[in-house]
Amino acid sequence: MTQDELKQAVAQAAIQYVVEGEIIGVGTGSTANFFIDELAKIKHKIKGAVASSEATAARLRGHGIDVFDLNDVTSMSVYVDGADEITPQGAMIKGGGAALTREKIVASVASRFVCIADGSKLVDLLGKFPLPVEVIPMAQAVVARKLNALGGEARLRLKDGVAVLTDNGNVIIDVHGLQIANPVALEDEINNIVGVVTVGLFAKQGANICLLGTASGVKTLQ
Ligand code: ABF
Repeated sequence: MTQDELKQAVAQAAIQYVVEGEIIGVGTGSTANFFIDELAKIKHKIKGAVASSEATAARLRGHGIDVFDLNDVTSMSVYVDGADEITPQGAMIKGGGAALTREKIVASVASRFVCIADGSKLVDLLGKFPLPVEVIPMAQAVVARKLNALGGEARLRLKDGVAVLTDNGNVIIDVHGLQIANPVALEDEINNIVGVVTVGLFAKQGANICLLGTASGVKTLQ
Protein backbone atom coordinates (compact mmCIF):
# COMPACT_ATOMS: atom_id res chain seq x y z
CA MET A 1 0.00 0.00 0.00
CA THR A 2 1.19 3.52 -0.72
CA GLN A 3 1.62 6.00 2.12
CA ASP A 4 -1.49 7.84 0.93
CA GLU A 5 -3.47 4.59 0.99
CA LEU A 6 -2.30 3.99 4.57
CA LYS A 7 -3.33 7.53 5.53
CA GLN A 8 -6.74 7.08 3.90
CA ALA A 9 -7.24 3.79 5.74
CA VAL A 10 -6.64 5.35 9.16
CA ALA A 11 -8.78 8.35 8.23
CA GLN A 12 -11.65 6.02 7.40
CA ALA A 13 -11.10 4.09 10.64
CA ALA A 14 -11.27 7.30 12.67
CA ILE A 15 -14.85 7.95 11.55
CA GLN A 16 -16.04 5.34 14.06
CA TYR A 17 -15.02 7.73 16.87
CA VAL A 18 -17.16 10.60 15.57
CA VAL A 19 -20.07 11.28 17.95
CA GLU A 20 -23.29 12.02 16.04
CA GLY A 21 -24.84 15.45 16.51
CA GLU A 22 -21.64 16.91 17.96
CA ILE A 23 -18.92 19.36 16.99
CA ILE A 24 -15.62 17.59 16.33
CA GLY A 25 -12.08 18.93 16.64
CA VAL A 26 -10.06 18.48 13.46
CA GLY A 27 -6.30 18.56 13.04
CA THR A 28 -3.94 19.66 10.29
CA GLY A 29 -1.75 17.90 7.75
CA SER A 30 -2.09 15.42 4.91
CA THR A 31 -3.53 12.63 7.07
CA ALA A 32 -5.99 15.05 8.67
CA ASN A 33 -6.99 16.11 5.16
CA PHE A 34 -7.92 12.52 4.35
CA PHE A 35 -10.01 12.51 7.53
CA ILE A 36 -11.78 15.73 6.51
CA ASP A 37 -12.64 14.16 3.17
CA GLU A 38 -14.10 11.13 4.99
CA LEU A 39 -15.94 13.40 7.44
CA ALA A 40 -17.61 15.12 4.49
CA LYS A 41 -19.33 11.82 3.63
CA ILE A 42 -21.17 11.93 6.98
CA LYS A 43 -21.45 15.70 7.40
CA HIS A 44 -25.21 15.42 7.83
CA LYS A 45 -24.53 13.43 11.03
CA ILE A 46 -22.41 16.09 12.74
CA LYS A 47 -23.16 19.65 13.93
CA GLY A 48 -19.82 20.92 12.61
CA ALA A 49 -16.13 21.19 13.44
CA VAL A 50 -13.49 23.29 15.16
CA ALA A 51 -10.40 23.68 12.97
CA SER A 52 -6.78 23.67 14.14
CA SER A 53 -5.58 25.86 11.26
CA GLU A 54 -6.79 28.18 8.53
CA ALA A 55 -5.96 25.47 6.00
CA THR A 56 -8.14 22.95 7.80
CA ALA A 57 -10.95 25.50 8.16
CA ALA A 58 -10.87 26.15 4.43
CA ARG A 59 -10.96 22.44 3.60
CA LEU A 60 -13.89 21.87 5.97
CA ARG A 61 -15.83 24.81 4.52
CA GLY A 62 -15.05 23.56 1.02
CA HIS A 63 -16.99 20.42 1.91
CA GLY A 64 -19.89 22.45 3.34
CA ILE A 65 -19.05 21.56 6.95
CA ASP A 66 -19.82 24.35 9.44
CA VAL A 67 -16.67 25.62 11.18
CA PHE A 68 -17.17 26.87 14.75
CA ASP A 69 -15.03 29.34 16.73
CA LEU A 70 -13.53 27.50 19.70
CA ASN A 71 -14.75 30.35 21.95
CA ASP A 72 -18.30 29.26 21.16
CA VAL A 73 -17.66 25.63 22.12
CA THR A 74 -17.45 24.42 25.73
CA SER A 75 -16.68 20.75 25.10
CA MET A 76 -15.97 18.19 22.40
CA SER A 77 -15.91 14.43 22.63
CA VAL A 78 -13.18 13.90 20.06
CA TYR A 79 -10.19 15.59 18.41
CA VAL A 80 -8.72 13.81 15.40
CA ASP A 81 -5.24 14.74 14.16
CA GLY A 82 -2.00 13.43 12.75
CA ALA A 83 1.49 13.45 14.20
CA ASP A 84 5.09 13.55 13.09
CA GLU A 85 6.18 10.93 15.62
CA ILE A 86 4.22 8.96 18.23
CA THR A 87 5.32 6.50 20.94
CA PRO A 88 3.38 3.40 22.00
CA GLN A 89 2.40 5.43 25.11
CA GLY A 90 0.77 8.14 22.93
CA ALA A 91 3.36 10.88 23.38
CA MET A 92 3.81 12.82 20.13
CA ILE A 93 5.95 15.25 18.28
CA LYS A 94 3.70 17.54 16.26
CA GLY A 95 4.16 20.78 14.37
CA GLY A 96 5.70 19.71 11.09
CA GLY A 97 2.76 21.55 9.57
CA ALA A 98 3.36 24.67 11.72
CA ALA A 99 -0.10 24.32 13.32
CA LEU A 100 1.04 23.04 16.72
CA THR A 101 -0.38 25.88 18.85
CA ARG A 102 -3.96 25.75 17.61
CA GLU A 103 -3.74 21.94 17.51
CA LYS A 104 -2.75 21.84 21.19
CA ILE A 105 -5.46 24.36 22.10
CA VAL A 106 -8.27 22.50 20.32
CA ALA A 107 -7.03 19.14 21.64
CA SER A 108 -7.12 20.58 25.19
CA VAL A 109 -10.89 21.05 24.93
CA ALA A 110 -11.61 17.54 23.61
CA SER A 111 -12.24 14.55 25.87
CA ARG A 112 -10.35 12.17 23.60
CA PHE A 113 -7.48 12.67 21.16
CA VAL A 114 -7.55 10.16 18.31
CA CYS A 115 -4.25 10.19 16.45
CA ILE A 116 -4.20 8.95 12.86
CA ALA A 117 -0.90 8.16 11.20
CA ASP A 118 0.86 5.81 8.86
CA GLY A 119 2.94 3.23 10.64
CA SER A 120 6.22 5.02 9.89
CA LYS A 121 5.36 7.57 12.60
CA LEU A 122 5.58 5.02 15.44
CA VAL A 123 8.87 5.33 17.35
CA ASP A 124 10.19 4.14 20.70
CA LEU A 125 12.16 7.36 21.29
CA LEU A 126 11.00 10.81 20.18
CA GLY A 127 13.42 13.22 18.58
CA LYS A 128 14.56 11.95 15.21
CA PHE A 129 11.95 14.32 13.77
CA PRO A 130 13.15 17.86 14.61
CA LEU A 131 11.10 19.24 17.51
CA PRO A 132 9.02 22.26 16.43
CA VAL A 133 8.73 25.20 18.84
CA GLU A 134 6.48 28.19 18.11
CA VAL A 135 8.19 31.41 19.22
CA ILE A 136 7.34 35.11 19.41
CA PRO A 137 9.43 36.67 16.61
CA MET A 138 11.32 39.15 18.83
CA ALA A 139 12.43 36.23 21.05
CA GLN A 140 13.72 34.00 18.24
CA ALA A 141 17.42 34.49 18.96
CA VAL A 142 17.28 34.20 22.74
CA VAL A 143 15.02 31.14 22.58
CA ALA A 144 17.32 29.52 20.02
CA ARG A 145 20.26 30.00 22.38
CA LYS A 146 18.33 28.39 25.24
CA LEU A 147 17.20 25.47 23.07
CA ASN A 148 20.80 24.89 21.96
CA ALA A 149 21.76 24.79 25.63
CA LEU A 150 19.35 21.85 26.03
CA GLY A 151 21.56 19.82 23.71
CA GLY A 152 19.79 20.27 20.41
CA GLU A 153 20.56 22.27 17.31
CA ALA A 154 17.99 25.04 16.94
CA ARG A 155 17.21 26.17 13.38
CA LEU A 156 14.73 28.83 12.32
CA ARG A 157 12.23 27.27 9.89
CA LEU A 158 12.60 28.93 6.52
CA LYS A 159 10.77 28.60 3.22
CA ASP A 160 12.45 30.05 0.15
CA GLY A 161 14.85 31.78 2.51
CA VAL A 162 12.08 33.50 4.47
CA ALA A 163 10.99 32.67 8.03
CA VAL A 164 7.82 30.57 8.04
CA LEU A 165 5.01 32.35 9.94
CA THR A 166 2.26 30.44 11.72
CA ASP A 167 -1.46 31.34 11.58
CA ASN A 168 -0.73 33.27 14.77
CA GLY A 169 2.07 35.37 13.20
CA ASN A 170 4.88 33.64 15.08
CA VAL A 171 8.00 31.86 13.87
CA ILE A 172 8.97 28.20 14.22
CA ILE A 173 12.29 26.93 15.54
CA ASP A 174 13.02 23.27 14.79
CA VAL A 175 15.34 21.56 17.27
CA HIS A 176 17.46 18.85 15.64
CA GLY A 177 19.40 16.07 17.30
CA LEU A 178 17.34 15.51 20.43
CA GLN A 179 16.82 12.10 22.02
CA ILE A 180 13.75 12.67 24.20
CA ALA A 181 13.74 10.04 26.93
CA ASN A 182 11.36 12.05 29.15
CA PRO A 183 8.89 13.92 26.89
CA VAL A 184 6.80 15.28 29.78
CA ALA A 185 9.81 16.81 31.52
CA LEU A 186 11.13 18.36 28.30
CA GLU A 187 7.67 19.70 27.43
CA ASP A 188 7.56 21.45 30.83
CA GLU A 189 11.12 22.75 30.48
CA ILE A 190 10.61 24.26 27.01
CA ASN A 191 7.16 25.61 27.94
CA ASN A 192 8.90 27.66 30.63
CA ILE A 193 11.33 29.41 28.29
CA VAL A 194 10.21 33.04 28.01
CA GLY A 195 9.19 33.76 24.41
CA VAL A 196 8.02 30.24 23.67
CA VAL A 197 4.36 30.06 22.66
CA THR A 198 4.06 26.28 22.23
CA VAL A 199 6.39 23.31 22.05
CA GLY A 200 5.45 20.50 19.69
CA LEU A 201 5.63 17.85 22.40
CA PHE A 202 2.17 16.41 23.11
CA ALA A 203 3.09 14.30 26.13
CA LYS A 204 1.35 15.89 29.12
CA GLN A 205 -1.77 15.43 27.05
CA GLY A 206 -0.98 12.79 24.43
CA ALA A 207 -3.17 10.67 22.20
CA ASN A 208 -5.75 8.48 23.91
CA ILE A 209 -6.15 6.31 20.83
CA CYS A 210 -3.72 5.88 17.93
CA LEU A 211 -4.79 4.42 14.61
CA LEU A 212 -1.73 3.28 12.67
CA GLY A 213 -1.88 2.38 9.01
CA THR A 214 0.22 -0.69 8.22
CA ALA A 215 0.51 -3.08 5.28
CA SER A 216 -1.40 -5.64 7.35
CA GLY A 217 -4.21 -3.24 8.17
CA VAL A 218 -5.07 -0.52 10.70
CA LYS A 219 -3.60 -1.18 14.15
CA THR A 220 -5.22 0.42 17.20
CA LEU A 221 -3.02 1.47 20.13
CA GLN A 222 -4.75 2.71 23.29
C1 ABF B 1 -0.28 17.80 12.07
O1 ABF B 1 -0.08 16.60 11.46
C2 ABF B 1 1.04 18.27 12.59
O2 ABF B 1 1.08 18.47 13.95
C3 ABF B 1 1.93 17.20 12.15
O3 ABF B 1 3.12 17.80 11.84
C4 ABF B 1 1.23 16.70 10.97
C5 ABF B 1 1.64 15.44 10.34
O4 ABF B 1 1.38 15.64 9.01
P1 ABF B 1 1.06 14.48 8.02
O5 ABF B 1 -0.23 13.89 8.45
O6 ABF B 1 0.98 15.18 6.71
O7 ABF B 1 2.20 13.50 8.10
O8 ABF B 1 -1.18 17.65 13.05
